[in-house]
Amino acid sequence: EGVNPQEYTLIKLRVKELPEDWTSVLGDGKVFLVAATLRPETMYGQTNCFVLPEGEYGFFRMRGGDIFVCSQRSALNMCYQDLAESSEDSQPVCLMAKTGADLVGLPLDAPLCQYPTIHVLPMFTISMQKGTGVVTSVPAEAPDDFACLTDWKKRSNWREQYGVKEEWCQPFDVVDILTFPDAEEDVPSAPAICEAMKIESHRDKDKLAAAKKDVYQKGFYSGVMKVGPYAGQKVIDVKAKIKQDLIDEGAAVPYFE
Ligand code: A2H
Repeated sequence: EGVNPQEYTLIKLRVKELPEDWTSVLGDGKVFLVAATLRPETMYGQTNCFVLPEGEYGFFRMRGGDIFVCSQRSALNMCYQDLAESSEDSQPVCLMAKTGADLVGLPLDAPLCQYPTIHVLPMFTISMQKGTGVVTSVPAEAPDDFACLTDWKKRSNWREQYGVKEEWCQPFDVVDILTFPDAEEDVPSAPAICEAMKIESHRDKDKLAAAKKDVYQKGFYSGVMKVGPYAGQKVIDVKAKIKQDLIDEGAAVPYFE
């Protein structure tokens, strides 16, 4: 980790329905998968959420009673940042532990999302040493997300192996959220770049690294919002407002590491 702290926004993805034997352990606190993002203004384009299947996730009690699902490492940071409740020895309070594979399929209510319910899918390239280990998916703007969602849509053998149901990925079309009216050249969307570069899977790390460079720069510097109350305004001007709106309505929290 570097010297300069990275500021993320944690997006609270509410778990709409929990297995009964989990509820008996967790009690009646609201449960959220919390996804660390640098692009809160893109949350209108969410189609699903990703976890690392072999990753270890805990259900941690926050101050105020919410339960956050995230890595142990991020929960400890949340203690230092006065987000999480801590025990007498300054450790986060873990109510239950699960692997990412156990979380796959959970139905979520995601803030600003155009779909009323989205689902948890596996992603093999998530680092448990960054953010919370939970990534929310915006395939219109993030090549990684597009490549991974596409993997689950088109690979029935992977779906079978990881217990992914078609109904968790297939119905979720890319939601376009930005336009580029002032760009000098055509700004390709993440799906267009993935197609042009013939990215075969989200494991194609080198190609994805190149694809990302392009999309991210342009998305941030020349993007104009296409949806929501700030439609017609530049991303660069409204990013902070959208983030603050999410925080004010209790749908997100700032998080540093
Ligand atoms: B971003 P940085 Cl639309 N492992 O959110 C892998 N990737 C992770 C992660 C982890 N543990 N935690 C967060 N991320 C992703 C949205 C987004 C993001 C868009 C466009 C670009 C973008 C939707 N996914 O990131 O290494 C999250 O994806 C551009 C870098 O800390 C998070 O923001 O710089 C970003 O990577 C944080 O990456």
